[in-house]
Amino acid sequence: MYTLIGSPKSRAFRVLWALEELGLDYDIKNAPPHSEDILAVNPSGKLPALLADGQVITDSVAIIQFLADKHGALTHPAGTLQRAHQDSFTQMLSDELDGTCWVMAKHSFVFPEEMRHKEAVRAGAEWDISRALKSLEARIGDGPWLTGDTFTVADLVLTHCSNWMAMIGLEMPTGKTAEIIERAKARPAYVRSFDIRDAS
Ligand SMILES: N[C@@H](CCC(=O)N[C@@H](CS)C(=O)NCC(=O)O)C(=O)O
Repeated sequence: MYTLIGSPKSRAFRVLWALEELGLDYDIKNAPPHSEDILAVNPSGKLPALLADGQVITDSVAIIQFLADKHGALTHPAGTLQRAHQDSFTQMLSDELDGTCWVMAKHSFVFPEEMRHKEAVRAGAEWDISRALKSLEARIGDGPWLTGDTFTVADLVLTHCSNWMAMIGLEMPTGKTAEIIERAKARPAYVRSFDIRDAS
């Protein structure tokens, strides 16, 4: 039994989706950032955290990769070249899509009002996203997923980032990248997770 701490409207959604994909038992403590529930386990106050076997794991990508490795799905095995490609996609997406969306989010609703310069950072964010989407599209093979036949953590992170990009009003993926996202959103576990998110 796992406990997911964090609002499903945050990056906790990634963990929720992974738990649903893997068919695991879990409960959710729906907590906002810097609430007592999250500060009790993560000194940064950031979401999400996962309680697993009496230990706390933080950082969404580390959590979902742990679940994938432990339960033997959503990932290529460690030490394989396929896993190297998967991790390469995951890191690239975290740096270039997630990082850029997060800068925009900080200037929209995280920073204190006087530190927000949303329109000033938008041009740089748009440039970064556009460049990242082009290089991502060029790296994708025949599919159906980023690393071939297996739906992995990397596809899950891509899809979640694209939801943020839509919310922030950034350029959206096209071509093979958009097709992967569309396929991912049709997965029953995604649909279930989104219903849970909406109801939260
Ligand atoms: N690398 C972390 C980032 C965590 C993060 O920044 N979470 C946001 C919500 S999606 C948060 O709690 N922000 C509060 C803050 O930055 O103070 C992860 O992927 O889990």
